[in-house]
Amino acid sequence: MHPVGHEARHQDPDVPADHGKIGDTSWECDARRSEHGSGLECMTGPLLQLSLLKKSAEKLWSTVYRWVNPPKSAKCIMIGLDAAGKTTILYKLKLGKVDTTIPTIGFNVETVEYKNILFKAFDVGGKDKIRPLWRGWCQDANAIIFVVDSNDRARMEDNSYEIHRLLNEDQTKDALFLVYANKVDLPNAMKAAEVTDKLGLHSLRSRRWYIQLCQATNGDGLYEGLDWLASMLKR
Ligand SMILES: Nc1nc2c(ncn2[C@@H]2O[C@H](COP(=O)(O)OP(=O)(O)O)[C@@H](O)[C@H]2O)c(=O)[nH]1
Ligand SMILES: [Mg+2]
Repeated sequence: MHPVGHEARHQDPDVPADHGKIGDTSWECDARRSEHGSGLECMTGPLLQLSLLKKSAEKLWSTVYRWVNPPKSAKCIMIGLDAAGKTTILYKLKLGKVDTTIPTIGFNVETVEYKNILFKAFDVGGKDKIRPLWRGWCQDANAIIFVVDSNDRARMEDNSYEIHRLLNEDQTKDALFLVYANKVDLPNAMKAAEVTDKLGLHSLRSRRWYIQLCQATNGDGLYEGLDWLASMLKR
């Protein structure tokens, strides 16, 4: 509920700051509010009308403001081979409730909405049948986050193959590209330069990309990656 009485008056620049102190009738009104409920019942006549008028004006203003400045929304796809750490990342970021849907058997899609950003996460690799399904989701995605297990040297080639195939799709040509090189805590994990090399990232022409080392299990590096995305999305 919107504040009425004391708090509301303190937000009003037209009301002197000392208004509402102990002894003032409006303070008494507040005391009764806490005892008996909303406080509207103790407002009568012009005071009540003024308060209602102010609330309607505020509501109208916020509607007009939102209409003139609609919130910018962004779509972000999180993708990677199975077991790279996508689900762990989504939960660690604590963006909100993660919804899991299974559009086809054996294929999970996790969706989280955070502020105006829609995150969709799913596995790639080895399942060409479902490719047309997620190709549609990549359409007009503002950002693609590709998660790799930097400890899994054996699958670096598969990662590279998937990345270049994905980024060659016409639908993804304008998307920002963030690589989370995950699991850096494991003893065999590669350094950023090595992962960059194995994934062939330097060959990406006219693409804004960034690689971030991270450890999804404790959250290290995750927000740094998102900071890069946020700064690029603002441009
Ligand atoms: N050591 C280590 N294990 C991780 C890390 N991130 C994820 N894992 C583990 O890797 C496994 C697969 O993670 P998951 O998030 O399910 O991968 P997904 O298939 O990409 O969603 C799980 O056992 C995670 O606990 C990490 O940073 N370090
Ligand atoms: Mg998962």
